[in-house]
Amino acid sequence: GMKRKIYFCGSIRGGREDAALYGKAIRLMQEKDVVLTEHIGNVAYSAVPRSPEGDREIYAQDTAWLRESDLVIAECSTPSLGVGYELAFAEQLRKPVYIFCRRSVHLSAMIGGDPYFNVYRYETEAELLAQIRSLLG
Ligand code: 6K6
Repeated sequence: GMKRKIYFCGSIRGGREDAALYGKAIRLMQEKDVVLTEHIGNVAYSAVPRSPEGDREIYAQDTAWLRESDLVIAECSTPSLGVGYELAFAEQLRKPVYIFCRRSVHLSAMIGGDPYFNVYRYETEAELLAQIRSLLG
């Protein structure tokens, strides 16, 4: 069948503590679908200083990928301005949005309180991967 284009969101400058977890989630999604943003799971990537031109390029590429995507999946346990921006942008585009967050995290009311978003809470990595697997079918 046709592979879906998934835009995966995860924290970069908000902190890379969950980068390895993003990588595992991305590799699972790639079994059946295309992940436009696989660099987010690369633990070697850090919030390296960038020129304003570099940031403009990132913004242009990421908003183009958001428009092109079939659905958006975000891991929100590590708070990130960029991820919050992407989620609101995806809502404006009427893309289906699925958000995963550890149960221990006090998620922003602007994410947890927005009825447009599908929010899933999990405890362990295995639970997160099982939830993503059942979401994607
Ligand atoms: C470094 C590591 C991986 O990529 C880089 C270069 N920077 C970015 N490249 C691509 N997308 C980015 C970059 N920085 C932020 N983003 C987008 O914002 C991603 O799609 C993330 O979902 C989100 C993270 O935002 P911050 O505010 O945590 O950086």
